[in-house]
Amino acid sequence: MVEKLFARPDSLVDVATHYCPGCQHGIIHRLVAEVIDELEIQKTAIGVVPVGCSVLAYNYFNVDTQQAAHGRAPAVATGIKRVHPDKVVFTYQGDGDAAAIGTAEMVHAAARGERITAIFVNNAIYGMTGGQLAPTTLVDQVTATSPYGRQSSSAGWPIRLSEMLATLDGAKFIARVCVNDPANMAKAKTAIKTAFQVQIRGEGFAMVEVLATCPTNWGKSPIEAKKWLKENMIPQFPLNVYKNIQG
Ligand SMILES: Cc1ncc(C[n+]2csc(CCOP(=O)(O)OP(=O)(O)O)c2C)c(N)n1
Ligand code: SF4
Repeated sequence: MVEKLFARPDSLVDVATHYCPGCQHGIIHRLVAEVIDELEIQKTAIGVVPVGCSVLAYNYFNVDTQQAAHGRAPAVATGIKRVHPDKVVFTYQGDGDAAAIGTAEMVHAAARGERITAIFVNNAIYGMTGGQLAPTTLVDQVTATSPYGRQSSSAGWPIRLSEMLATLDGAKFIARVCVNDPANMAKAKTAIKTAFQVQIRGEGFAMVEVLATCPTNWGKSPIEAKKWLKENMIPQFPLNVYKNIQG
């Protein structure tokens, strides 16, 4: 009898995704699904998905899932968690969703210490709508709406959501990770698992920010995009556990 060592997580539906080649949403979905399997919460987990490229994540996660209007995922998750405190509720959001149109919802859910888990995918751009400048776009980064590169004189500087939320008492676990190589994927998975465990123990708000590529709107090949992320995004958005108050 041959033992199967590697398989699709039960919490991930066996369908092809719509993501572009080299897009890391798929990797991040897989890590979330592996954690859900390992914590044996597939039947109790409820996901809330955003606008943005991951709007169709409800087709991919094999758990109960609700779609939320622009940026409102933390508010929707708050409602679900308060009505069903026994469920494990998570949001999955991009930077346009969570750090632009939904900043207030994210900040206030963290400030209230909502017992939810937020997965925040930062690819430094609005992916779905054609690559406009996002709050996380780097200074001098060229986007569809900043053809001369982001100018701090008119568009300001990138928002570091993890550092901001870590200042809030209601936030119990805040980490920034990335999935550019196997070692970082393992660290990302550990952080995602901790963020779910913090909720399961009823401790408060937890968020994992995952730096990710958008080769399509960065105008790069998947390999060039990974290199650009490492050389440009990580220095701007340092990988770290910014807050870890457990127990
Ligand atoms: C009120 C309103 N604001 C904004 C939009 C456009 N919108 C839909 S998806 C999206 C981009 C979300 O991008 P992001 O959250 O960065 O995720 P990504 O696609 O990069 O994964 C935007 C701006 C809209 N349709 N309506
Ligand atoms: S546009 Fe960017 S974020 Fe969206 S699926 Fe393509 S690579 Fe991924």
